[in-house]
Amino acid sequence: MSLDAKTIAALADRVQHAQDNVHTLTKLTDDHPTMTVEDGYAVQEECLRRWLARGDRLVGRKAGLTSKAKMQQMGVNVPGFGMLLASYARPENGTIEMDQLLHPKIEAEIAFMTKDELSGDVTVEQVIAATDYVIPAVEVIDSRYENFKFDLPSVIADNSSSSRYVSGGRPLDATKVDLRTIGVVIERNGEIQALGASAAVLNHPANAIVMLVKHLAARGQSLPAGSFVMTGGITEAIPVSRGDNVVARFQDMGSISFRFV
Ligand code: 0L1
Ligand code: MG
Repeated sequence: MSLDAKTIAALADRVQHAQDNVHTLTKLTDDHPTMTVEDGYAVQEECLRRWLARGDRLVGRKAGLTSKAKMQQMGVNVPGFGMLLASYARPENGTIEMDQLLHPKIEAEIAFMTKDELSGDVTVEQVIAATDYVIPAVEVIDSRYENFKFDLPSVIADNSSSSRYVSGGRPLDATKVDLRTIGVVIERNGEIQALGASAAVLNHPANAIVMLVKHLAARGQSLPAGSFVMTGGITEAIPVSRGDNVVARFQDMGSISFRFV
């Protein structure tokens, strides 16, 4: 880390103000050029303390930037992680209000619900054994940075653009499905916007959890049982506008639909 606790707290203030009041920010590294990825995670942790203090709940984690399509789209070459809060969840077949968002994009992802704690160096097989079920999910990302222009320390401080998520479709036993070959189709207003297969996420979406657990272990943390983990967009993210109907279809796992109002 390069920044002191006072600076981290001031950056958490800035990020939270933008998240709460729906306004854009300039990259944090513009004012703090020595800011590191670790500083970004320290801002995230500071924000979490504040979210919990005001009554929100940490339901799990997200891995982002886990496919080549996403890395190329955003100009970065390593995944990043974020927190999923209870207040971000929205029901399938429901609506998401645009006036609380800046410039949202959607991502179709495989989510895991864990049933055992995961810690340290784990394998894909151990992740699957510790999984209660896998389920389709759509993440709504909404970077607080103008035009989604950021670098890794800045985007991580902004909770990896986390904003809303919807899970639904058909939960499956992770041992009964090949999680590399789930086909996904994203439609906006009835038109196909992107197609992909789940191996696009680090060759197997469970690898995102392997990396997440390693990331937590490096901070003396583990992933508790009962965590909901989103493993990252299978395709590039799709921009949406008010009035758009979106449907994400997952092979053998059903579909998720909702509308931006
Ligand atoms: O969930 C994601 O893959 C997004 C991570 C942050 C980068 C972005 O805003 O696209
Ligand atoms: Mg995502």
